[in-house]
Amino acid sequence: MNKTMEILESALTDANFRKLLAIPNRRVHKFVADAIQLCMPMKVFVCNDSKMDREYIRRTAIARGEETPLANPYHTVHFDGFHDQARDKETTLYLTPEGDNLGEQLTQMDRDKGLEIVQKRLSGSMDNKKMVVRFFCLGPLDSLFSVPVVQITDSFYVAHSEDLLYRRGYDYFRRLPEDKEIFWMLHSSGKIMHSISIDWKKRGVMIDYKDNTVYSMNTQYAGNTIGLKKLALRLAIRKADREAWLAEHMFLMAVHGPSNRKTYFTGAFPSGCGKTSTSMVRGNTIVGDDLTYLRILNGKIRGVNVERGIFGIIRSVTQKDDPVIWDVLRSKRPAIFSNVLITEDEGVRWLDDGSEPPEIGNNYSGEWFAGKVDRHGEEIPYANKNARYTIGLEGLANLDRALDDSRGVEVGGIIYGGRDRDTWVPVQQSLDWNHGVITMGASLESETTAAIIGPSGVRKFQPFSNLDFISIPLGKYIQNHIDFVEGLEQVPPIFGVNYFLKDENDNYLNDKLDKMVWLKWMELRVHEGVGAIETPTGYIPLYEDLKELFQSHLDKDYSKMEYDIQFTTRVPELLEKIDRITNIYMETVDDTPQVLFDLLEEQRARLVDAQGEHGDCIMASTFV
Ligand code: OXD
Ligand code: MN
Repeated sequence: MNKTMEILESALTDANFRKLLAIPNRRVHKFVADAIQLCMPMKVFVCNDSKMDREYIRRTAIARGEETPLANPYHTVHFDGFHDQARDKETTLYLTPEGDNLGEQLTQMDRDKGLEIVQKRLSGSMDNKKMVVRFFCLGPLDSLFSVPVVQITDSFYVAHSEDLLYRRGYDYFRRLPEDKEIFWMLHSSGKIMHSISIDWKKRGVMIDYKDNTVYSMNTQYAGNTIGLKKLALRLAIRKADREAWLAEHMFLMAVHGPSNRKTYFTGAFPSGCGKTSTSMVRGNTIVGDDLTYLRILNGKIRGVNVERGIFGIIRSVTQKDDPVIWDVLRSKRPAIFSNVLITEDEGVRWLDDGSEPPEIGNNYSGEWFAGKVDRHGEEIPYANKNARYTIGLEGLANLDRALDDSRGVEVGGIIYGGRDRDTWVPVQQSLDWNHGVITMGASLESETTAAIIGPSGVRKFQPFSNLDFISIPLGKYIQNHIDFVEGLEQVPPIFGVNYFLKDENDNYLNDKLDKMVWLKWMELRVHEGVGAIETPTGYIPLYEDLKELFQSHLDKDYSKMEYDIQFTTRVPELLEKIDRITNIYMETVDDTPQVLFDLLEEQRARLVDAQGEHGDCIMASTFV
């Protein structure tokens, strides 16, 4: 018997050994055996996706205190450690083999050194714990888009969350060709006390792209641990680069237009900037809210949702603004809440949920009461700003039928949006594909949010809303977007949106619901159903069209004054943005395609000309 089999046979019970061996793939067996040798679990559980195995995972998450049951028997709450409730960019590293350099914008570490750290941190990390082995598929099963993933973890919360969020893949693995490319994920929460990772100071996510493997260590926050989410995205971007497709941080939804027409849009917004809320806008249907793979099939861009669930920010979810999510979170459907408050009657509360703040409850700090402070005297909020809900998409009343279409859906339009207080208009269409890729995608900036550890509200370079996950040199990634549509007869329009424009008193200029109108306008533009005004930065809506859309979709009287303010071309801010972006690319990105500098300079020249003629703030009507 070979070494792999010896390890598996001695570590697994007969039943688990049989489940693993039913997958006839030697690389899978070796990955599991190597993980056992390294992490030394007390026991190993192989999940074959049966109802019984999946229920066992959920029950064990509760029995071990990783999740707390609530009054609704379908609901649980999970708490992460105080310092571990958002993605940690600083300790998320690409392991670069000698000779590779991903560029200054990406955090990297020498591969050999990184693997040594992985060995040290994971050695014996599952001592006294059970290892779970699960199989999934990113994208629809048995499709050109499918990517099989093996997840090993010692967290039943991670295994349970993935059950809600991803397509189960045990049977798919059983029929997989032996040489099919697989992504490999190994996670350990490390030493646990009161259900919390105590070695969070030694946490890390290490992306060994050479071996398609990601290691996640001493952390519990789902954004750092759920291998199929952002960890796999980083590997997928490299795979897409090799195979000439795109792996994006984008929602995928159908915007419903006149006469029951459905037009599919993808939208890239940084974490916490409106992806989920846009994809849930009333009257439309959702395919996915976070991750999309895009490929060209028969001369068209087609997209799939990589996932089948939502790991959504729960702050500000209210009955009025988010009725569909609200209903699901009250239904008899599985949901895992994280870092919220558990109330005395075993319900949950989160920040800005539309009710008076609570007085008492239980949260990640233990027993909580209004005014409770931490040891530095800082008030502890009753829930984290980045508290989340995890649900499957199947319960949503607005789920689009195409979720599992193995050919994906034809993409009619692409949207880029960030959290921008003073520069972009609420919605505009790029002049053409390259102009959109460069001035909207590659030039995107956004204020930081609670989804990432560190201060919020700081304007940061956030190209394609994907900077945190881009795993190839940035210039190459941009070039891939330019090349993606080469040879296509027709390409979808690209749009830039900004929901976060503010006045000088720091008040938002738009209501949350206004995005409905921007979506409907973009849908009409795809089909040339409305005209537009050409400005130096792109095509913007005509007042009359917006007025009608506001009236018919939101029953709102949209005034000319609101339009004039919102759709003013703010020349100084736009020029400053061009300076910032050009400098970043000149100074920190070695392989920036020349087209980026050319298009930004052209945009600058158009803005300077307009400024010479009309001044700093130019109203839309000036360009008519
Ligand atoms: C997410 C994120 O959780 O981007 O989707 O952080
Ligand atoms: Mn995301």
